[in-house]
Amino acid sequence: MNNKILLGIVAVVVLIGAGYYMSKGAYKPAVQPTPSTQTAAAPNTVTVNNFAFDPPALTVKVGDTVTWVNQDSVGHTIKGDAFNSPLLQQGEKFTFTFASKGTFNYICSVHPSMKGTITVE
Ligand SMILES: [Cu+2]
Repeated sequence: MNNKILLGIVAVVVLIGAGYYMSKGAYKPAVQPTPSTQTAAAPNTVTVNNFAFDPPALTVKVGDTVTWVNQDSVGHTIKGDAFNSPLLQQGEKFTFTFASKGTFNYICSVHPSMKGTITVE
């Protein structure tokens, strides 16, 4: 075999190999991960909906603030030994900061069958 033909074959093989290598992603421009602006559901939030607290039991840390949001079409309250909200209409919020450990049960004073618990640890 002629040397020039052999060189040509080697060159073609190298080019194909390089193309394959690049197509496999070895040659990749650095991609910066896009910082996510999306936040998870707000922590320490209890949704009031359909005559229920969701979640019915929530565990937080001392010093945390819990936010209740009434998404129900009727008014509800958040009533515990340590806190008592006004009647919350749809879309209204109530917050309470738990400064000590313990288990805090609460109800809706309008509908006492609605029960929830905040555990502070
Ligand atoms: Cu209620």
